[in-house]
Amino acid sequence: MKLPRLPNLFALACVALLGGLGTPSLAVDASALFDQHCAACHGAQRTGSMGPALLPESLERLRPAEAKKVITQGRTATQMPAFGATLSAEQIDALAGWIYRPVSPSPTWAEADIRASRVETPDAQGLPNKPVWRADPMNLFVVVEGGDHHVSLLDGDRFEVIHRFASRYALHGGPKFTPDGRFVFFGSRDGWITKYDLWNLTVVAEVRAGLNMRNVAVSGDGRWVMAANYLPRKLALFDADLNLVKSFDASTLDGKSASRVSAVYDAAPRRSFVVAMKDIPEVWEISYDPKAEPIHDGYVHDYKMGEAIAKPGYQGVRRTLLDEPLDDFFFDQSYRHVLGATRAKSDGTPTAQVVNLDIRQKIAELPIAGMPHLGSGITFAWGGTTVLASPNLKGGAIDVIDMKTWKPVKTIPTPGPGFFMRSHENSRYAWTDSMMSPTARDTLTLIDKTTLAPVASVREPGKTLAHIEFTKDGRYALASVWELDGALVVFDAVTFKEVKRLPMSKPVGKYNVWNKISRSEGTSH
Ligand code: DHE
Repeated sequence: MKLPRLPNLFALACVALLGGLGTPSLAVDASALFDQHCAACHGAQRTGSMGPALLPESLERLRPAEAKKVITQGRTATQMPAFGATLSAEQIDALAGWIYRPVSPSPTWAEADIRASRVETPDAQGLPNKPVWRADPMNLFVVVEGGDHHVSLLDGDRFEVIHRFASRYALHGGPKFTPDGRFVFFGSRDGWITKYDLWNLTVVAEVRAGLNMRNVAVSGDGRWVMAANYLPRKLALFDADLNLVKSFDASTLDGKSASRVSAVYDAAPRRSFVVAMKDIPEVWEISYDPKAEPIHDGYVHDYKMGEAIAKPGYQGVRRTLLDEPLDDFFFDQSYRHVLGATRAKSDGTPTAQVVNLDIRQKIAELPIAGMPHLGSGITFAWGGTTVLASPNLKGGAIDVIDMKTWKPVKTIPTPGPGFFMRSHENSRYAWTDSMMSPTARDTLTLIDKTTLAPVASVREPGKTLAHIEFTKDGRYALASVWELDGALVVFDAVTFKEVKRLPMSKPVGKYNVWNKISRSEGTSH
């Protein structure tokens, strides 16, 4: 028999005792409210899932007043809805107080937990080294369907689904491929990494790298997988079969300040992982080049992967010190520079900074309006130089930046703030969405890469239309109707006419194997 749920007396008492968060009445059961409205996305233990962890450790930089505002109004550029119309001010006060209370027992995720979480599919090793399906393996699309947490594999020539399988809950970030395109690694917000064999249609292994993870990167040689975590504040390094090799504390060298890890990316030409820290003004580089020379100069340590593995506890990190932390960044083609967005300017002005990874210094700063989503930017040749074009999470504009002079060359207006941008070497046009705009979320804007002017738009009236990816040859652009009963829409990339439509459940992202492994300039890396 199911017993009726009694109010949690500890929660009631805590709410009554919290200062600075209003004077909630004893009638509000914060724990029950959390279970009802928040646990599905933030986890029953508040350790994060689809949404971030809501623990005192992860909320250090969020003032209680800001927490109340977020609960009331929701948060731009995230899935966090507004509760102002559903909950009373008293209930919102109670919830805002509750999330700053320690969870007991405190959640931890040590190396032993990571190792113990690993699962392997029996007999998944040693399967044939060729696809069991008939289609061009290089023109395969991996489509992440966030609505019902599935992944579809799509033949990019016939636009037919080859296979569909259940994924971990709330995958986030682009899946990462091995250089031959056979294996793909998915990362979920609650820390799971899944290695999947695309040719044999099977999960190979899974491991939980952390409690709240940002993304994963796969080394250009296919030998290493690195996971970036918010909780615990660590990077976790795995071999290609997801056996933990080492974890790195995301902290300053003196160990006094620890940071959430914003993201890790592979810098294949440098044979290294490059890491952005959310809370400390440092960019990290960890080499996997077996021939890398040791570097010794005070703050910099030998960063050879071999050394890092051979000496347990050895940091093995090459640090670039900055004035402000980098939030999101983009490499230039040489991978010598990163262009990063800075959120933390004291006067609130967002800027971008350019960091030279070789000399380990900031070399330029440029003002950019709003909040550029640099990770979703693309590069292309324009006016005798190469430019980076990036959508903007806060403004209806595309920022175009000259990658030689690091100066903005144009701001292209769009109908509203957007998340993603895509093009292809063989296409004259770049496609971008306005999915953050309540009025223009149904519109994709097509920009002529020669004139830097918007030339056309496609619409899905009343629905959200977002995230584009081109076929291997650039002839077709695939966009998502980003709804639970959504669809993948195939557009002719020259006439902009719809060619085919496949029903899908909120297809949040789609990734073409060839464009990814060849590092096409029109897609994210
Ligand atoms: Fe993302 C990629 C950060 C919210 C869908 N997002 C990324 C990456 C970063 C990032 C750093 C690159 C990682 C990679 O590919 O390896 N995202 C953030 C945020 O900081 C932000 C704004 C807040 C957050 O809650 O984390 C955020 N992202 C979202 C969403 O709300 C989106 C729209 C829906 C969702 O599923 O969570 C979303 N992010 C995506 C997608 C990619 C992504 C689909 C991969 C894009 C690509 O094509 O490569």
